[in-house]
Amino acid sequence: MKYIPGKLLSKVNSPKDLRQLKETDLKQVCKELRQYIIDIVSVNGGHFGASLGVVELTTALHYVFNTPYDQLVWDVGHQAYGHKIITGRLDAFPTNRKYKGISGFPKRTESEYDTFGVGHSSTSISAALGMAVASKYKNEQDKQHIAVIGDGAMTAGLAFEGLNHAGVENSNLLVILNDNCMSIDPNVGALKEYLTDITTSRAYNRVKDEVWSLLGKISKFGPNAQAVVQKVENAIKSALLKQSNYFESLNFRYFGPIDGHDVNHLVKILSDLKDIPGPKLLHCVTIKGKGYPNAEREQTKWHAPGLFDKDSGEILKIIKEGQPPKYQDVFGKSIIELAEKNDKIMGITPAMPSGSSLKYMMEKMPKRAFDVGIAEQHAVTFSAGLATQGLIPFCNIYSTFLQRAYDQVIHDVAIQNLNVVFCLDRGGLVGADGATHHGAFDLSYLRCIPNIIIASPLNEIELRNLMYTAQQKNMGPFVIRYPRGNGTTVNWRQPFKSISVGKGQKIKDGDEIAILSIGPIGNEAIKTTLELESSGINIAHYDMRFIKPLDEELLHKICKTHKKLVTLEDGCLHGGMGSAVLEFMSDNGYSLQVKRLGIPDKFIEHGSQKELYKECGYDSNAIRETIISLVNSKISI
Ligand SMILES: Cc1ncc(C[n+]2csc(CCOP(=O)(O)OP(=O)(O)O)c2C)c(N)n1
Repeated sequence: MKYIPGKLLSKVNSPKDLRQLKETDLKQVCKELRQYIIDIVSVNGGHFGASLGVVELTTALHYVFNTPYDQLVWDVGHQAYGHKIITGRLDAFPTNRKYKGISGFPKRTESEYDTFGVGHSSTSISAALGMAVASKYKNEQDKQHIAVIGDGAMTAGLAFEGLNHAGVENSNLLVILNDNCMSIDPNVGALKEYLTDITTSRAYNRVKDEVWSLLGKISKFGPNAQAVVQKVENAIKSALLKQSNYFESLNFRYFGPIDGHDVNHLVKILSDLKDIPGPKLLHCVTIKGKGYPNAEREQTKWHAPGLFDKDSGEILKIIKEGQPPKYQDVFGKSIIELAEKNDKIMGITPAMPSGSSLKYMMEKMPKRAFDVGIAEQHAVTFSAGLATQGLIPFCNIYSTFLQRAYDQVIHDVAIQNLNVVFCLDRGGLVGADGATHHGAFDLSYLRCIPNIIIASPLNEIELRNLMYTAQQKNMGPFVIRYPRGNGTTVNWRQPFKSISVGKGQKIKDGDEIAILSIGPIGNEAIKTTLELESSGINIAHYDMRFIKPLDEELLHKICKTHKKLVTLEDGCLHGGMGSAVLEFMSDNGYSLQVKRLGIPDKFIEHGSQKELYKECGYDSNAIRETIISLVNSKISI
């Protein structure tokens, strides 16, 4: 079905068109923009509540600032659908997140309005500051730089690092804090409480508006007058907020809180702020999911609800009877079972209680499970601290976000050989979130670290057994990596069994060719080898289970009895399991013919997982073709 945007919105092919409209038209533009997002996301999927929450902000920003000359930087970028629509991608928006369509996040190669590529959080302040300092250096004094960052993203260390630097740079930077009290789940931490204090301080908010209008008048009389007013204003803020303002103590001028849904007021405030030099922060209070009642009410569910009926508000989840569970749920339920038996087990997530399913443990054992905010580095070092005291932290992090905490894994965990269990969710290609979110690199970047055990289960039962194994005795750092989505086993809740560390398993005997797989992608190999067997091609299949330590005994056996090998992994080829096998062969003087299947050396964009496996050459078709061509090839060694 084709969705027709509203009358005003359909005329907006760029922010220039928007700026031609009267200020009084902006409310209607917002209404149409919101409706268009609802129309398309309901049939396409994608992030929802966050974009609805910034419709007014997006419109006001492009109306007031001279984008793309002025640089507008979105944090995370999951809220930038309105921005995409206004900046020339109205017609392309129905292809959002689809294979070969536009990306669900801002992307520099997609539009000159996308000033900085995103997907991971908390980069906006540093990036916008870099742009601001560059403009100062190039003498582009009139250029504005705006970072829009959520209260969730503000909890990360990186955001603080950006503020800390910006406070001494005196460059032209406006940080807009989009405060909706939500991350994906409710936001957490002391900063969140501080922001709530400001927002709810009646006395402060009453005086603030008067000071603001005074400032507006006096700023026209030059810098001295402005400095006097600023001092008065600071004193009022300090007195009324009972403490010095956090942002002002970092040399930012703090403005707000203001209603982030009043587009005309936003236009006025942003226009005023344009004339105030130096680093400033505007605190906007918004409602995640604004304008779609269900999304306002159940904000976590509607962060990225999948497809839904926009009229009834029903989320169209196709749950088939007897469907195998999601890996994340197997983790979330199994950790409770284990923790009930072992009081040393703790659960940690950096801002993904729902996404990781640690929320079940947080509900049941609130003293033993922590959401630490969008703070992967802290999550890892906090886990390391727990481990020094003899506890066994299960630190659950999406594979792609662990990239943030690489040094913490090495310096804080591995060197000290601490017993931290890393449950890496979303390992491998994740689909529509695209290049920023694929868990492509973990096996490679972890494999080179001494002391670490790295495993990936073939199915849900193996995931449980690996979790059980990891908490048994002092194992040191133990990584269990599993993918997004559902597994393959309906009766997954089997009694726990210990798995021998560094031992693979034979799935199937066969001659001449062996396929070695790691992780659930091995199920594709199981299907393919069975199919080929019925056509008379007999292939051995081994599930390596551990990429570190490698099962060398098994590899010796395989290399002695086969001439050709296929390795299969849902991870990047460079440095992955196939590379580990080649290293083993080289170290031990084996010279089999090897074909490696996995993610090639490029960034893979968005699409369905199926489409992307095909593109990368390891869907079941590609596995079959690889095997057949290897069977038919002459050995040229
Ligand atoms: C480094 C990193 N960790 C986790 C995430 C997953 N994530 C995406 S959006 C989001 C919540 C962001 O909250 P906030 O900045 O307040 O924006 P809102 O969705 O509330 O508008 C999280 C945790 C991420 N994108 N990047």
